[in-house]
Amino acid sequence: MKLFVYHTPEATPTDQLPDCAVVIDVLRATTTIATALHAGAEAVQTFADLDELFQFSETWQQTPFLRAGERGGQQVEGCELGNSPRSCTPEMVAGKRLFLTTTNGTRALKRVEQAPTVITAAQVNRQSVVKFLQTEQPDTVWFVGSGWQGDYSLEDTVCAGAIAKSLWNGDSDQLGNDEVIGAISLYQQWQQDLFGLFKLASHGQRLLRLDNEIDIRYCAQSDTLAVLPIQTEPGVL
Ligand code: 3SL
Repeated sequence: MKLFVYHTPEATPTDQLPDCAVVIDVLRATTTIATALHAGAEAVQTFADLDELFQFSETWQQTPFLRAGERGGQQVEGCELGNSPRSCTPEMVAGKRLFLTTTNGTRALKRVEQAPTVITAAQVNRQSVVKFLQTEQPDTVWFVGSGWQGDYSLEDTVCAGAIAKSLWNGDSDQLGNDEVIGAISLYQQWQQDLFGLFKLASHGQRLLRLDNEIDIRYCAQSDTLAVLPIQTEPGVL
């Protein structure tokens, strides 16, 4: 299994695809996706574009649904939910399809949605992702961080490192790029205090300014949800 880490959608190659793409937006889209599916949501359907989400939801009749929209860390007007994983309780989401658009996470998914296998990862479901990759043994795995509007983000890279560390056998042949070692090293440095790291991160700072330390704490938990969000059709997990 050859591992590659790409810090942002923009840094992700467009002329090829891996056997398995692992999309990561720890703060907070992929944590929300894991939480919603664990709470019994029928599916999470993602949209890079807000208008597309509204248009699509107006035609949807198959299952009850909720619109979850975030821009700049805040809930979009006209949506029932924002992007807080803590809103995704069983009472709120069970049996419903979540139509989700976020600033960066859903854009990252779009970038690799044509890969044969696409899954999403966050700290909360890290172990489920590790187990899946250990079982499936895809030849090439790309960890695609969502970053923030083209910039690197600590929380996505540290999560990529947390997963890659469990998969790397110490052999240089497994390292697709230098970013893998960087991500593993970041994780080794901060694994005892991910909450502290997330509060230092620029998006953590943004969420703190929005008075949302509680979501950062939630997203910094490791292995609390046994759930594997896997794409069943482009954009749908
Ligand atoms: O950028 C994103 O996709 C979001 O996860 C950002 S936020 O945490 O909802 O602010």
